[in-house]
Amino acid sequence: MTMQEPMTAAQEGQASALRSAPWSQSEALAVYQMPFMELLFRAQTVHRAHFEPSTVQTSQLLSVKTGGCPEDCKYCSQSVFNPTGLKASKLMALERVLEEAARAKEGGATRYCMGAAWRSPKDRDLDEIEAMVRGVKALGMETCMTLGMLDAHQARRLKEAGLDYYNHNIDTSERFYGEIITTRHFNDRIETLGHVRDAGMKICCGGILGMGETQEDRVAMLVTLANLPVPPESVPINMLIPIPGSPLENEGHLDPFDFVRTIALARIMMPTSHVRLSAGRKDMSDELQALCFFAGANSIFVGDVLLTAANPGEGRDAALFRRLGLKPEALEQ
Ligand code: SAM
Ligand code: DTB
Ligand code: SF4
Repeated sequence: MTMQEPMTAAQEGQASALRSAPWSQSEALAVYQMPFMELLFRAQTVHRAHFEPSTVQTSQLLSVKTGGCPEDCKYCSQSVFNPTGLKASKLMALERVLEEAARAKEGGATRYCMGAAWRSPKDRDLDEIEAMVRGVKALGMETCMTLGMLDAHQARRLKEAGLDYYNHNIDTSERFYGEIITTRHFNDRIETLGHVRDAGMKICCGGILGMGETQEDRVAMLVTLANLPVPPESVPINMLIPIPGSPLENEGHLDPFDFVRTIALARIMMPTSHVRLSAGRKDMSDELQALCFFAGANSIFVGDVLLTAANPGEGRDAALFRRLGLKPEALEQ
């Protein structure tokens, strides 16, 4: 019998690219805690097995119904529980949504993500929401909505209107969830994700880092996502934007390398998903963003604003793409 040669890091990267769920917490934690350079190399190897390494998908957000939300998410500018000074508004007119979407398309975004500060949509709002989906699709963009919890019937209606993605974040680990939100449970989120999947839509689901969670919480969040019956096609990783007046206004002191580690782990555990370097880029250096791309992030939000908070905007992102030789991802025809 011949001794087997030990696997090179590149081969191990390939092997973990082919590895399928379920992931255990201890296995995932061991990857998270690897020496940083080793972790980055593995993540980049997995990334290259599935994606063109210098291409980044670009999505743009619009808040179609802002503020006055009855949920108590401690990070959010839009909760009625948080005195953040945000002015609440009614559902935006269809015409205005389509104007904004057309502008986003001109700016190069390929997916338009519309968010509403609701616990869940009322059936009477869905006609208008469906018209938004149809209108944005007719512009030739992918569509995403984030409207809170859905029942099976609502998910089917959105699918029939042509919605491509539904965003519904689990935000953190099941253990830490109750420290951040008390008006709904972790399992409510999982239930909505099931309805979205059953209706045949793609899932966008991720979370926020820097809310005071432990590294075990960050890993557990990714274990939940990777072990879903089908992992989310899109995994947004947000850095907390500390909102003045929100209970987390003084949080957000995460070691940036832990942020990069989480992105790398998401890439390794969900090799074929787009991992989005999401909220919080405005306060990140170009160097930190470059490390995130190297760790396997391959999607961003473009534009001056996210839902209510600031984003780097076209000028700074164009310069970043130039400096790093990145290209925006084209829509598959
Ligand atoms: N109301 C819907 C819901 O909660 O599903 C959709 C909108 S909500 C604002 C979408 C996601 O944005 C949240 O789940 C959270 O992950 C992220 N987010 C909200 N406020 C944030 C903040 N201050 N910093 C970072 N991410 C934030
Ligand atoms: C996601 O994970 N991040 C986006 C999107 N999905 C809906 C929202 C970020 C919001 C940041 C805070 C704000 O703009 O109010
Ligand atoms: Fe409402 Fe969504 Fe903000 Fe929570 S995150 S308060 S559900 S808008």
